[in-house]
Formats: sequence, C-alpha cells, structure tokens
Amino acid sequence: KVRAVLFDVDGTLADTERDGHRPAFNAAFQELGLDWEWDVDLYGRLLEITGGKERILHFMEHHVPEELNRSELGEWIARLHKIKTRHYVGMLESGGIPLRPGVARLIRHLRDRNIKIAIATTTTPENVTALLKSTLGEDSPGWFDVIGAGDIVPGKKPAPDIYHWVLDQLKLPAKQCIAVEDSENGLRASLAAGLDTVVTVNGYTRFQDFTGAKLVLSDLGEPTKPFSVLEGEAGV
Ligand code: XBP
Ligand code: MG
Repeated sequence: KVRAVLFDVDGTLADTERDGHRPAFNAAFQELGLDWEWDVDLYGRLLEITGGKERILHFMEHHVPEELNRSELGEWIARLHKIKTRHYVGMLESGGIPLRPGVARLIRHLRDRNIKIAIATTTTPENVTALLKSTLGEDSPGWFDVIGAGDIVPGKKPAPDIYHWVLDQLKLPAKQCIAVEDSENGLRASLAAGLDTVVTVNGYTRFQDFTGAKLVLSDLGEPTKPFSVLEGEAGV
C-alpha cells in the first residue's frame, strides 16, 4: 500500500527551469556587472549539474576559468546565488510560473485519501515555499508532511541523500512510497534510495535515459472535461 508520494520540484511540479531559474541567473549576473548570459541551449547542458551554486562553479571552470581567481570564491558564488534566488522568488510571487498539468489534481487526490505528501528537491527552500504559495495558496506548504530542500544534505541529486533524509523524516520505508521526478539525475537519486518512480518528462529532459522508472509520462494529465461529464458520456 502506498503511504506517501515524494515530489521533486523543478521540472516536475512546474516548468521552472527555462523561463524561471535561467532568467533569474541571468538577472543576477547582470546585477553584479558580469557579461555572462545563459541561453536556452547552454542552460540545458548546465542542468546536468544540479544545484545553482554548483552550476555556477561548473560554468566558471569551463567557460570563464580566469574568474576562478576571485578571492573567497565560495562566498562570492553564495552571494551571487542569493541575488539569483531573490530574482527567482520575485518572479514566483508575481504569479510567473504555473503548476504543470495534473499536479494540483494529484495533490488534492492524495490529500483526500490521507496519503502523505512530501518534497525532495535540490533547489533552495525559499523557492519551494514561494512556488507552493503562489500556485496552491498561502497555507499549502503546510499540506506537506516533509519538505526536504537545498543544502540540508551533503550530496545533491543524483546522490540519494535528499530522498534518504525525507524518508527518515517520514519514518516510512521506501517500499511504501513513490517518487515523482522529471529528470535522469532525479531518477538516479530516487532509485538509489529504493523508491518506485514515476517520471513526467519536459522539454529539457525528454530524451534522457529513464531506465528503471516504473512509468514515463509526458505529464500527469488533466481531463479535458470535468469527470462528471466524462462519466455521463461513457454511460457510467
Ligand atoms: C533542480 C536543480 C536546482 C535548480 C535551481 O532541482 O538542480 O539547482 O535548477 O535552483 P530539482 P537553485 O529538480 O531537484 O527540484 O539555484 O536554488 O539550486
Ligand atoms: Mg527536477
């Protein structure tokens, strides 16, 4: 019996990467007077590195190695990333990013059946709360039994750390839970934690390797008409 569903955030709950995180990184670069610009293709490649701070460091190593000479590099990246988070949260607060199809319905369905819901993500905690509040309402972060996000674990996805942490907090064995992911990195993390996983692909992830997933879907679906109408038409 399924006791809990663990949701990834970016790419799974909402299409946040291309038109959310990416422009927020670019706005932060601009604010610090850097002439870096992450276009859609480059960002797709950079997504291989999970975690915003880790992604910035990787970009610097490969594209602007001379910038690595900055003193206190770690602190400087953290400051740049804070600016990025401010831009991203601002975007969410102005209602910029909707949930993907079927997400709100599935969450409602699980809550109605007393199945626990949780978040297991690499993104920064503020980003998660801002997304949930702006799409599902002010009190929605409280619907989740556990929210695992960001730097609370040492290893980001594809390491299973965040899933282990969330399962620990839930006090449930992996076998009684399901993960919902959108990417190969996310799937590697959930599988390594022993979770059966449903993958909902998006523009950046659809050609990735989802070997081991229980199910790979284009999205979580939304009926084109209310269920009552569909049932009437089917003569149920
Ligand atoms: C996706 C990530 C994050 C976001 C950016 O996480 O790897 O790094 O791209 O967010 P997930 P931050 O799919 O696990 O939700 O800049 O806050 O890291
Ligand atoms: Mg994801």
